[in-house]
Amino acid sequence: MASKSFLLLMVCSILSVTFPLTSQASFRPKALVLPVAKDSSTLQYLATLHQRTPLVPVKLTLDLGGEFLWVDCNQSFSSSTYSPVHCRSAQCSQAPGAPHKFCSTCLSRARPGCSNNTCSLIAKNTVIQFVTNADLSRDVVSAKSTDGSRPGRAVSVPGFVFSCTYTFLLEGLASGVKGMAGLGRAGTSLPSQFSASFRFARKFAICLSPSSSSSGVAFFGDGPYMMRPGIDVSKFLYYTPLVTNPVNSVPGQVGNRSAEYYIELKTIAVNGKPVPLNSSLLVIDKEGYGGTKISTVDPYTVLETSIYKAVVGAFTKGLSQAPRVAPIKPFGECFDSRNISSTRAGPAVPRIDLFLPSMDRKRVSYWMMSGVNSMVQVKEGVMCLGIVDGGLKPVTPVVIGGHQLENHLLQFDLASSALGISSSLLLRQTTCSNFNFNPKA
Ligand SMILES: *[C@@H]1O[C@H](CO)[C@@H](O)[C@H](O)[C@H]1NC(C)=O
Ligand SMILES: *[C@@H]1O[C@H](CO)[C@@H](O)[C@H](O)[C@H]1NC(C)=O
Ligand SMILES: *[C@@H]1O[C@H](CO)[C@@H](O)[C@H](O)[C@H]1NC(C)=O
Ligand SMILES: *[C@@H]1O[C@H](CO)[C@@H](O)[C@H](O)[C@H]1NC(C)=O
Ligand SMILES: CC(=O)N[C@H]1CO[C@H](CO)[C@@H](O)[C@@H]1O
Repeated sequence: MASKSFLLLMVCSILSVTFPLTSQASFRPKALVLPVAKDSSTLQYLATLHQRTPLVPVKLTLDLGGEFLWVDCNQSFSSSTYSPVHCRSAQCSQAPGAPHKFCSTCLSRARPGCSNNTCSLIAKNTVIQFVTNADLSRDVVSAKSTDGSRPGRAVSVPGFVFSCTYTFLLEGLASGVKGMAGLGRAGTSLPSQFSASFRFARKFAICLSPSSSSSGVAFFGDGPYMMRPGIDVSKFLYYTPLVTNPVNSVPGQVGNRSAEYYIELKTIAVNGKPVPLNSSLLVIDKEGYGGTKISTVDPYTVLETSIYKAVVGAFTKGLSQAPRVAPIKPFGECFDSRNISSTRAGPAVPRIDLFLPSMDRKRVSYWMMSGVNSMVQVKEGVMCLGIVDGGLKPVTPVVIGGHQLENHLLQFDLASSALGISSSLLLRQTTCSNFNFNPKA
């Protein structure tokens, strides 16, 4: 007995003497951080991951509800660590998109995105609503760790699962973009793979900046999330349940739950007064119609026609001091902005509140949209309500888009199925572009 444990002790001490570098190499980050830039021409939110061997920067459009990372492998993909995922592997069977998965063959020379017996699934460009097949693949991905206040050392995930597809799927994406980074509720999404690799909290947060010249930020892992001047914005979060849509909106995947993030919007109020709405539109039915989701690929909030009319009607009534002017697409209601004064939280206009249940469902909390999130300065002298009419029978009647998310911190807690929302950081003396991206000296 005694000699055995002595032996064990010896082995342990030999190991610790012999491999002093392993502790260095196995540094485990508590969180990762990525800058998120807004592209001024497409209004997409972009992040750059480093991938492949040797590592190259890969610019990607963020897709909050996307199931995985997909990239164009047809043009200049070269990597010594690339490997296709075999179609009869556990990874293939766990990957999303079951009815459209098949085993792909490659009739030309083998290269990334073209190999035999490879797990093929459907990749979706959610900006132009276009799908095509893609080969499930693995390669190393690298990102910066963080203690919540600064970027730290880079860490890498070998064998990060992504899918390899064709150049034409990049249509409609911002210039220089090579794919889309899916942050959705799927085991293959970026947040899921990062938290599984580094065993940190299954949480991530986005803080989008309206400006194309100063980046916002995405955090993978839990807070603190520090913004200059030394404010932990994770303290401002209040939580509402995330709900699941049983039906994926990728064509043909009926029966599998959606990876998108839905919340239980109860009421919309304008200037504190609830707007009459057809409440059955706010509930997700068996076919996946109805409800409220959050989207980073829709630049503005999109409302089903009857909801749109009710909200716009109440808003316009509340803004009677500003003459209405001819609408400018994609908006339906625009105003002479010379008659609208400004406040710390943007133009002084009626506030729009979204009422949401709190996590214990006993209380209702609200998500306040002040002028800076509701109004868009379209040109000199003209400001429009930044909400778009989504037509009569959209799949999802309320889609909260990018403009309405800007300068709010949103934290997605996948383990508790909760969404944390902060009030506008402008009311907290900071902004989403105040993360200090200068590495520690
Ligand atoms: C894939 O298999 C086909 C037929 O079995 C063969 O002709 C082709 O050369 C193979 N492709 C690669 C890249 O190995
Ligand atoms: C692959 O790339 C080549 C040029 O590099 C292009 O001509 C071709 O159309 C691309 N194919 C697809 C399917 O995107
Ligand atoms: C409310 O919406 C549901 C679902 O679209 C529809 O079937 C119903 O007719 C609507 N009710 C009213 C009063 O418009
Ligand atoms: C808009 O502002 C102008 C100039 O300040 C003023 O003359 C006009 O009455 C205002 N319009 C409304 C509808 O209040
Ligand atoms: C109807 C449908 O698409 N069902 C699929 C949902 O996903 C599981 C697991 O990937 C598949 O086994 C089902 O076939």
